[in-house]
This record gives sequence, C-alpha cells and structure tokens, in this order.
Amino acid sequence: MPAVNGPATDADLDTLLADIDAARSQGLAAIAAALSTDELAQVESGLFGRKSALGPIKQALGSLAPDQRAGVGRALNEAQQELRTAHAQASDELAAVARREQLQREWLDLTETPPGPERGHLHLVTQTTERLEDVFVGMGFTVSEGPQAETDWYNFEALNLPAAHPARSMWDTLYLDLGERTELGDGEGGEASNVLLRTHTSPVQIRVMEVQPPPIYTICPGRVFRRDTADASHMPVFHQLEGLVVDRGISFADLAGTLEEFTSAYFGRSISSRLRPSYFPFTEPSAEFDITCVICEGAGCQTCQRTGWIELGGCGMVHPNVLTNCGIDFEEWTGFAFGFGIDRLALMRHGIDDLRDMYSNDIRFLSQF
Ligand code: FA5
Repeated sequence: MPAVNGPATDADLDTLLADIDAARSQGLAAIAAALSTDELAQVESGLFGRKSALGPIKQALGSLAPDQRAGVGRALNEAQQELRTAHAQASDELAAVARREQLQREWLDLTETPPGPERGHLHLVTQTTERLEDVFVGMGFTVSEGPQAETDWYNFEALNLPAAHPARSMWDTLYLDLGERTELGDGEGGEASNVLLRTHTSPVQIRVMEVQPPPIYTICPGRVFRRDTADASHMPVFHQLEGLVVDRGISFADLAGTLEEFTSAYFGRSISSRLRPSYFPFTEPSAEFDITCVICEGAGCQTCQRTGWIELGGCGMVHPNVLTNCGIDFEEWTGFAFGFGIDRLALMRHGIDDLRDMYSNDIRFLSQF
C-alpha cells in the first residue's frame, strides 16, 4: 500500500481501493477456512482493529483530501461491514456445530436397560424392610402404617409423655409450620405448632390400638426424623420398625421369646438376644435389647467394644396409661412393644462401616447389595 502524503494521485487512489478489495477477499477466505470457534477467534485480530489488513488504510484515510476521502472511506466501510456480517454468521454456525457435537458426546439413553448385573434393584433399606416384614408376617404379625407428619398427641402425649415430661428431650423434634392450616389432611386434631415429623414409629401403635380391638399382633415399619447430625451411626432421616402385641395374659417372657425368635430367624441360629433394664415412658418395665455381635459372633471385637453384644433397640410392656389412652382396659389386656432402627440393622448385617454410605447414592456402593 503506498504512503500517501498530500493530495493523492488517481493511481494512489486505485491502489488504496485495490488494497481494500484484497483485504476484504483475504478476510472472507480466512473466515470461510475457520473450522471451529477457536480457529475463528484466532482469525479475528487479522480482520478488525489496528493490526488488521485494513488498519493502515484507515490511517492513510486521514491524509487524503476531503473529496478523495469520501470514496475511499465508503469502500472501507463497506468492506468492514461485509467482514463483520460474515464473521458473525460464521460464529453462529460454528457455535451451533460445537453445541451439536457436545450434545452428541454427552447423550445418555435413559431408556436403556443394561443387561445382567448392571440392572437396578431395590435400595438396601427397602430390601431390609421387606425381609423383616417377611420374618414377622411368618410369625403371625400384620403390617401397619401411619403418617410421617404427626400430632403432638400421637408422637408424645398418648405415649405417656405429657408436655413437661423430661423424657421428651430424648427425641430432638422437627416441628412443622403449617401457616394458616391447623389440621392434618385426614381432619385429625393438631394445632400448627403441634404438628411435627414423627421422631419414632411408636405413634403408629396408638393409631392401631385406637381402631383395632385386641388381640393385636402387628409391626409398623417406617421413616422417622430427628434433629441429629449425620455421622457414621446417625442420620436425621432414618427408619424404624415397631412391634406391638396386645392380648390376654401377655407377659415379659412372651416379649423375650418373640425377640429371640426374630433374632435367629433374621440373623441365623448363631446369633441370640438379651435384655437389659432401661427406661421408656410408654413401657413399664422397659429394656434395651442386644444381639450377639454379628461381626465376631460373641467373641469380642472393635465393633462391639469387646463385649460380644450390640444394641439393637428398645422394648418393654405397654404402660397401662398408654392402653387407657387408647380405650383398652389394662385389667383385661396386657401387651409388649419393641422398636429398633432398620438402617443400623442393615449396617450390622452387611458389615457396613458408615451409615452415610447408604444414602450417598454412589452406584459402586449400592450395586453391592
Ligand atoms: C425409640 O425410638 C423407641 N420408640 C423404641 C421403643 C419402641 C422402645 C417400643 C420401647 C417400646 P430409641 O430412641 O432408642 O427408641 O431409637 C430406637 C433405635 O433407633 C435405636 O436403637 C437406633 O437403632 C435407631 N436410631 C436412633 N437414632 C438414630 C439415628 N439418628 N440414625 C439412625 N438410627 C437411629
């Protein structure tokens, strides 16, 4: 391109216009040759700006006479505009291609059912619950269910835990704010502040005894909620299985025998159970029930802290106040109840170290069971 100093000759102007045309053609060719957005970005600095092929022509424009400047300026603007349009169009097309390729790469066929061991199955906790139900149904129990959102009455008061009872602190409770609503869906009582996520499955006992006259032989498996921080043996949402028997002449020996029968049916004959005195407001007398450590089979190991036993849950004879709250005559009927954590039971049975693993949704962990 010629250096133009002072009024340009016709030859100078022809050279400038030819340079503009050449820069335009080269620019369009470079745009067309770019095969990806990255390549187009590299081409960009050669098309626009001071270092572009048109940059020096723009600078030369200032030294032209006004009537000469108009013609060259128009040609320059048209060339720039054409390059911008071609660049924007190529940029859109290449971005669309890149997006199509990415979608192709990341495409997952969610309808596909992989063959063989890759097939999905029930979660370990569901499997465990179903197995436990089978064992108890085989022993003559029915299966009962209740709501997960409960009233204070069912979760505490009917279970002999009045508002000021110190044992309420055993269950860190999550209360529900129902706003304007003051009733649960089924129309049963419960001020908004009295509605909570059940902290145990024991309220299902009350619901069963309210509607079913004795004899009662039932289990109540289900999800429960506590304000516990998740750690290796605690979850804020976990599962319990409650057992309830009410009949004439039921004694503590029946409770012990039922738990022993269940333990060997579920864990095998090498595992047995024992009862230790404890306290629950809704049972009297109350006990904790332990089973032989499933890891060392009673020899003593780290899991059972060398005792040979691990705690499974709580149990006892149904408190007369609880029977009375459900309209059952405690002079005529007696009963026992027990409750244990399903998640911890699955943990013990399968030798899992950490409860949180069961809820991490890691397919490598879940596919083992
Ligand atoms: C109760 O909840 C009583 N309702 C059990 C009961 C029923 C006693 C009937 C007497 C008669 P407890 O708070 O101990 O008891 O809980 C029972 C079991 O739930 C525990 O033994 C444990 O296995 C399990 N558990 C408790 N908290 C958690 C938690 N945060 N994460 C996982 N499992 C838990």
